[in-house]
Amino acid sequence: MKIVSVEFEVSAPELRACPAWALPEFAFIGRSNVGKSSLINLLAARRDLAKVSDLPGKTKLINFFVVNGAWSLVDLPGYGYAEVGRQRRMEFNTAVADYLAGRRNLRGVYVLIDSRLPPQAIDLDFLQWLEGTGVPWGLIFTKTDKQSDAKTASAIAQFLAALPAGRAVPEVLRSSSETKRGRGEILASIGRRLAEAGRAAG
Ligand SMILES: Nc1nc2c(ncn2[C@@H]2O[C@H](COP(=O)(O)OP(=O)(O)OP(=O)(O)O)[C@@H](O)[C@H]2O)c(=O)[nH]1
Ligand SMILES: [Mg+2]
Repeated sequence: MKIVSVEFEVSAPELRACPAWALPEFAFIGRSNVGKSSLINLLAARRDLAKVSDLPGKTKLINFFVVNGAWSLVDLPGYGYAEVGRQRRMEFNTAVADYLAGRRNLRGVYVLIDSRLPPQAIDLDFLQWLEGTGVPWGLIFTKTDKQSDAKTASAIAQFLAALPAGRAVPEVLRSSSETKRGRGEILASIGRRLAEAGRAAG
């Protein structure tokens, strides 16, 4: 799919404040610091469209970017990190949960997983919750530039083996905002989901 234009539209603190338009939407979620905002910039081929930081918890709002005037990319706050005074604790943002469970024009959610880590309970728990929403989802293993392809392949196999038995194998993609790996595949995946949604509507 060719990207002709990407425009930042709005940031919303919660579902109620999200724009009313009916463009098909694709959202990116995952642990804080996994690389969601970097991936949006990779897809958009724009360096500073979404705000990136070394420190977890950078993205705090639901950010909408309209692509080709036809569909939206949504950058979400991460889960698994919250600053509470000087303590850190696990947290899942209720605004994000409301958005994922209640946004009617959401056509797909890409769940980002750090390719360098063994399966994390918080990601597996999140996926279990996401299944309950009925929104179609896929996995993107990020930061593949940081290790060999063999290590990434083994991390992916371990993660898939940790998913509940009997489920269909989800779509699996790989990305690196450093090498630009995955851009074409992820845009093609979005293109397929848009075509499916178009067929279902027509
Ligand atoms: N080497 C490498 N670094 C990456 C990659 N993607 C992201 N990073 C780095 O990881 C850090 C976090 O990236 P972000 O894109 O801000 O992560 P995020 O998931 O949006 O984080 P929050 O908004 O805090 O939830 C930054 O320092 C990025 O430069 C990648 O593919 N390769
Ligand atoms: Mg972010």
